[in-house]
Amino acid sequence: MTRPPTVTRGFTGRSGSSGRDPRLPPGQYDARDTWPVLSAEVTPRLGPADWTFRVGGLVARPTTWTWDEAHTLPPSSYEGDIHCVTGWSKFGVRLTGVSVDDFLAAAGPLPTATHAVAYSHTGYTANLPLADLTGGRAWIAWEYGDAPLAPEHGGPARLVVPHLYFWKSAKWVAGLHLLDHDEPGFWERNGYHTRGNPWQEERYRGD
Ligand SMILES: Nc1nc2c(c(=O)[nH]1)N[C@H]1C(S)=C(S)[C@@H](COP(=O)(O)O)O[C@H]1N2
Ligand SMILES: [Mo]
Repeated sequence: MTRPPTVTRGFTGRSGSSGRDPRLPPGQYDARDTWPVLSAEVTPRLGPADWTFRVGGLVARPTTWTWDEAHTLPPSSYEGDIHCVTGWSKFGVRLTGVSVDDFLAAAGPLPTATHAVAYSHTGYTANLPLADLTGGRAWIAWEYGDAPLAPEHGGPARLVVPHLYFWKSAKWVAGLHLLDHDEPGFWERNGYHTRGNPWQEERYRGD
């Protein structure tokens, strides 16, 4: 019943002659052995038994998964780097869960769906183009390395969209609401960029 996860590796370049690690987007530094915690909320008391994940809005089959139901989907891991807009990047993390593609396939996005708001059990929100959640680039993750994801890092489960700044990766994720337009989330309403591509340094609105 335990299938090995499929693994998607992020870019793993070596330091070039410039000395700057090519894995580091502009304006970022290597957090090395630390994994800073960035939370706008108090870490909720949320166990696997209380956790649910819903895909709703512009979908053919609005669906809610419990912890056990989500774990029947094929396991999938991200191995690569993460980038916080405050400046730190962390190389070579492994986060395991299920690809967002599998949740979306079950719910059936309507042709009109172009964007999504990811929301947390705490009320945190982040908006994303649907295209950034598909194509094997986004995960609902519950393991870091070989251990359960720690509560302060979003456990029992969080969204992981590593090709965008990490504020998009909602901790304690509760669902995705699909829309036919872009609707700013928590940080986006507070001046952050609507998309947040670290390689384009899309930090603030207007960047
Ligand atoms: N629910 C929730 N999710 C969140 C945040 C938050 O404050 N609340 N912060 C975001 C930001 S700014 C970052 S950089 C990452 C931080 O994740 P970490 O605390 O595991 O490093 O979570 C993102 N997801
Ligand atoms: Mo962040």
